Amino acid sequence: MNLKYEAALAALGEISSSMRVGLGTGSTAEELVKLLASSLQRGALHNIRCTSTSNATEQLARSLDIPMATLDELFPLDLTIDGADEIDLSLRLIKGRGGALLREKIVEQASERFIVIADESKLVERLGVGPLPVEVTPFAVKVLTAAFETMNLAPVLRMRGAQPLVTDEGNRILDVQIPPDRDIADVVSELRTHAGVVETGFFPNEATAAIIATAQGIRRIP
Ligand code: A5P
Repeated sequence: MNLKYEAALAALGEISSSMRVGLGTGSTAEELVKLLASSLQRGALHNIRCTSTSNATEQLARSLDIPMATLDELFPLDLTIDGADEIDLSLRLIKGRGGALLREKIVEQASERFIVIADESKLVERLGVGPLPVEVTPFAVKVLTAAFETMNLAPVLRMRGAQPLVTDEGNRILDVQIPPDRDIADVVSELRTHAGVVETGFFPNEATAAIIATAQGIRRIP
């Protein structure tokens, strides 16, 4: 069973005609984009206008003839649907392992509702199982690497091949590890005091609901 597809299919039911919709980034959000495109083609939904959280999603949506506009033209959005890397039971998220966290957070904060979709592997008891992506300005990469090392966060500059990954907003990403004895919210507020940190992949209160596909069926939070 393709659980990412199942989660996306359940979330498609939350989209109604005439909505302004934010489209997320990543393999789960991709399933939603494809399902939305076929609903529009069949005429099951109409008059939908969408905006994207990344250049990659923008390209995919346009290639499938989904009507796209800029965030400036559409906000406030009725609904954004996006994936996540980790989700806890309080609907706090880690996002950005695909590199799109900044635009994702902007679009999700500009939406009345943000539904996160995922397969059950993303549900965790405690955030920080994997790295937390931190988007930083290119000018600050070395200074912040040193600062995060001092904080015991084991920063790693995200690469694409032999070069540092460049985000859609022209920044870099440092992936950091949350020490097991520290709360992610505390670590984030500490690292945000450093100039050059643009945004982090910690989404403490953006998600309004989660649709998690499990082998036993769909689980909704709340
Ligand atoms: C993109 O940078 C991320 O925030 C994605 O939303 C997240 O990585 C989930 O991606 P998948 O659906 O591919 O697991």
